[in-house]
Amino acid sequence: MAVDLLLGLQWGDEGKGKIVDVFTTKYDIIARFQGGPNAGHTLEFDGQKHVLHTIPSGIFHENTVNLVGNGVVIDPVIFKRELDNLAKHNVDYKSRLLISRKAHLILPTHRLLDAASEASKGKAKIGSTLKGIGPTYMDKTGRNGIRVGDLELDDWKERYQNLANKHVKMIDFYDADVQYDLSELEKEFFEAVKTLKSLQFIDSEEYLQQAQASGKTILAEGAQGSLLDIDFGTYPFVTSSNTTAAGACTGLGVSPRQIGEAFGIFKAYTTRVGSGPFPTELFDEVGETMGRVGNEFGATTGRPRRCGWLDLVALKYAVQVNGITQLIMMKGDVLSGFDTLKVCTSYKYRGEEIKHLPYNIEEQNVSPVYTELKGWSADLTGMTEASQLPKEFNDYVAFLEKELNVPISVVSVGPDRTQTITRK
Ligand code: 2SA
Ligand code: MG
Repeated sequence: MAVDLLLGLQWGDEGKGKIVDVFTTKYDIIARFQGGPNAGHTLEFDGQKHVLHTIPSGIFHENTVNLVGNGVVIDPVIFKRELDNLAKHNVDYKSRLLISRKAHLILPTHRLLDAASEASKGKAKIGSTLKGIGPTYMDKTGRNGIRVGDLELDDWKERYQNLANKHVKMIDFYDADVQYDLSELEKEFFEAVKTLKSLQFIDSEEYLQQAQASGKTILAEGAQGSLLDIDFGTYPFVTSSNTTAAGACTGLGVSPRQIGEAFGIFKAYTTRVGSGPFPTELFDEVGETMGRVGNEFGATTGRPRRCGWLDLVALKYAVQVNGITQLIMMKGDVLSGFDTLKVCTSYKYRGEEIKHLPYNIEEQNVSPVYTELKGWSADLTGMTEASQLPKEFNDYVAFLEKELNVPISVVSVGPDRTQTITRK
């Protein structure tokens, strides 16, 4: 059996949590492969809203196994909070939540280092969620990190202490104004580690190989989006992991030959939270309306998200880098009521019109060239069948399909599980 992928194609917040939750009935295993508690995956059903950060979005389905893969970084403190929240909603997760021994741990000092690094950058800051993601991946690739499997060894606390001591010196080095009480943070951390240790640690690559051999279906759930990929995103305004398809191979231990469908998810417009270039960003009431109607606030930090028209140049790039086989368009309902919709189909780049994403997409180099399409006024949120969708909406979707050369098989018209329409 193949491993299918669900990947965000923009700057994150495309609605991955919702779609994984909807798709879960088709899969036996949902696996996260990169990122950590910087992610905020929002799910809504039965009139309730849930936000997950590290735990895969299949957790609310009784028969689904949820795996946190080796490529993920885990903050035991945030993880414990997520578990407490599941327990509050009577979700029995113990037998269905597995953690790779090779996943790296976010220490309290990683979070402090993140804050110090950002503060030292001033205006050039990345706009990190400050969850310690960058410093933890630095320790991973620098070969200094502490992994989940280390918690089973006798000397892990000694190794913790050595690394934390080094971090404290590094925090001093930044000379940024970061206040902290490490003993308080450590108390909370060691408590949370106890909870983490009550879960099942596994060798997840082996587990997934066996699961596939026995015919189990697997969906890899991406976090953040392709334009935040450490290699292919708008560097340095990116996250510290590979958010693109290849990240699922390294973050789970599955070979490229085992990948089946690559579902690409995108919003009918574009948002970005944090700093960095965003060619189609709007600073007028259109952008303001998208943010208000779309409820565009960070699910982890609460920060307002920047909004703009759909950028097809960037989206096409993401489709190609990931080898997307089917597209899922989210939040079409948010565009209801605009007379005219704009889609960026090329860039003016240093006086020339180009159709690919150049190395440098800062404002001074790139300005978007738009194609205009007719909008629709109908409220889509109550629609459940493709036949109910207005003509202008279908024209918008058909235009994107033609430009991207990939079918849009699902459209979402609201945050709830039920507001999901399969086309054709
Ligand atoms: P980090 O935290 O160091 O990885 O941040 C680096 C950049 O990556 C962006 N980033 C995100 N962008 C969108 N959504 C994310 N998750 C949360 C959400 C974000 C939130 O679902 O809303 O609540 O603010 C996410 N995580 C990281 C980040 O903004 C930086 O630009
Ligand atoms: Mg999100």
